[in-house]
Amino acid sequence: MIYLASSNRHKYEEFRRMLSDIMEVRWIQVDYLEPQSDDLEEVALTSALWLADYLPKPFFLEDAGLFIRALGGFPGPFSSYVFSKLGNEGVLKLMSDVKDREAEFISVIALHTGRELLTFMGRSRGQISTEPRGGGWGFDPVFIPEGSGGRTFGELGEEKDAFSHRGAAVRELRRFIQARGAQLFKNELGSWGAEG
Ligand code: ITT
Repeated sequence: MIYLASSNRHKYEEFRRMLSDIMEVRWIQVDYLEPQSDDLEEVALTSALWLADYLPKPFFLEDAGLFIRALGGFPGPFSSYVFSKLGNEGVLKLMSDVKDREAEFISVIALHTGRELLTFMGRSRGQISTEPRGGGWGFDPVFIPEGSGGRTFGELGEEKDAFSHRGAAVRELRRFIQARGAQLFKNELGSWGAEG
């Protein structure tokens, strides 16, 4: 079993979907003040270090952001705030006369095993659409990942995991868990692993 610290139910649902075959993911709903930095890894590490005093182990959290090239990487680490203020309509308005639609989603997972603190990163390159399409959450309706045949994250449903930044970061995390062996963690921590 592993804990996810997040305020975001959608993240929890995606992580659970991608990890449930190897371990149970338990959501700890936390709303903490994120440290401000323009570096996602620094935000993830600082948050995990701070939360380590309060949370059971092993736990992980994620800091993610959408980086739009023509806007100098905006909103990047401030994606959550910008989404809550501007929404997809606001971002599309900022992009209305912009030809270069290149953007990238980045996810950094910080994992606290109880002994170590590690990070895993995933990226998804793509384009900002010209209109919102599909469901999902956050910027899903306006982000078209490379290789999706023009579909937005919002139109991909669960297929999103194969294209997403979060999916890529989880694949790194799974590689780490599989290399160490779930059993090893279980012995060390008493709670890790599918059986644990
Ligand atoms: P935490 O409590 O886990 O930090 P959060 O929503 O504040 O939840 P972040 O700080 O990582 O998460 O902010 C990233 C924001 O970027 C998020 O709120 C969304 O608006 C957007 N975002 C990140 N990943 C996304 C995805 O897969 N699909 C759509 N939008 C996403």
